[in-house]
Amino acid sequence: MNIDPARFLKDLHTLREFGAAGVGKGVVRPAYSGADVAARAWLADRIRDAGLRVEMDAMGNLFGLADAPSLLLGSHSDSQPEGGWLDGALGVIAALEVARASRAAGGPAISVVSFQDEEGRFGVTTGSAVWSGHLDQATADTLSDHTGAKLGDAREAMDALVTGSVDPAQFTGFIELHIEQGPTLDTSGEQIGVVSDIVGIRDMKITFDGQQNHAGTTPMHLRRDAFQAVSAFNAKLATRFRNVVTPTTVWTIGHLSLHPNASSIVPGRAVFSMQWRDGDADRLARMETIIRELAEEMAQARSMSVHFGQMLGLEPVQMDTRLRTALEQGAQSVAPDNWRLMPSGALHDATNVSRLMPVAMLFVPSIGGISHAFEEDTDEADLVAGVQVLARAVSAL
Ligand code: HGY
Ligand code: MN
Ligand code: MN
Repeated sequence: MNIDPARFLKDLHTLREFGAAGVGKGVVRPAYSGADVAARAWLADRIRDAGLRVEMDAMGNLFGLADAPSLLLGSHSDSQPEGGWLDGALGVIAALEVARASRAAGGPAISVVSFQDEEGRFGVTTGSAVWSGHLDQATADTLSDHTGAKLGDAREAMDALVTGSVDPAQFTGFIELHIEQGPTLDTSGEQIGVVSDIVGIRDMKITFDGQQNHAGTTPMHLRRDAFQAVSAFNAKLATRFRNVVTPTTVWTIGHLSLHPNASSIVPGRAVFSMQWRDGDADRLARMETIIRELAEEMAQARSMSVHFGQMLGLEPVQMDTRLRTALEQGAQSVAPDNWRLMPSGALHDATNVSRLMPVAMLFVPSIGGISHAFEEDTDEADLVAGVQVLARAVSAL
């Protein structure tokens, strides 16, 4: 099959315009936002033009279906609150390009998908979590974003495009092309990464409740300052993790809100996101125990209370050997000895889809290792190499 690099890059740049923001090629296209809905409507047209049947499920997962049985390719087209033009979008447009090229060449039946809310505005890879049965719709509808908006309300923005559920049984497997989003390939100078496994993740909100008070008249030793509890928790966490974590284990407090968030008021409440990732499920569990115990300890030491929100998580997953081998052969033919087998520190929809069918992933480099930022970018030659590896692997399968 013949990939058309100009057509592929043109669609990629067109998708970037939906929610284009900031300097360079940044996008702001959160799940169910106006830009996301418009982008999915445009994608539906492109999918139709490619001769595929357009379907969208209640979560807003957008599919382009070939006659069954077909191989499913794709990723997600929603972005982080400040995102790059390639995270997710690359895999969706690459899937479309391979589907078109395969159809034109009378090749294998290829279906495409753009999952919804992979970036977890409401949870963790929410769209594919619901589609794969990892999360039920009723529970998903109760999830809220940092503004308090509920997923159940937000997804009504897609109603006009929703056609009904899409049966996973029609697919023989799933392959996702994605940017690496880290420094490995950018540092090594290799063009392609074939993914061996995807890390697991845990994510929950933790709330400390103390006593709101006057910032001038309240002596330091009498304060029950919720921010100080977070600060002490974070300072001790690295030490408590020391004998459990490895150099590739990561943990992040990425969101913190103080109430009432005023400079002359001792904050009585602090809510923060506690997220941790590792390739070993047992290590994730041991870290959870440390996190809960340390948070309780900090609360008691300050006569405060601590509350743990619902914990969301995904288990580490190995890529399917047969699909991964096809990607390795594709990589070797497109980028001879210029590729590597590597784990994914980022989460992907492939983790959820692996519950239903064999999955595999491949990466192209991120310039400077930057992602989840407006500066996210990849050389166009590497983007084209990625879609060519995908096409070779599909042909081999
Ligand atoms: O956070 C992640 O790993 C994914 O990019 N949402
Ligand atoms: Mn992504
Ligand atoms: Mn992402």
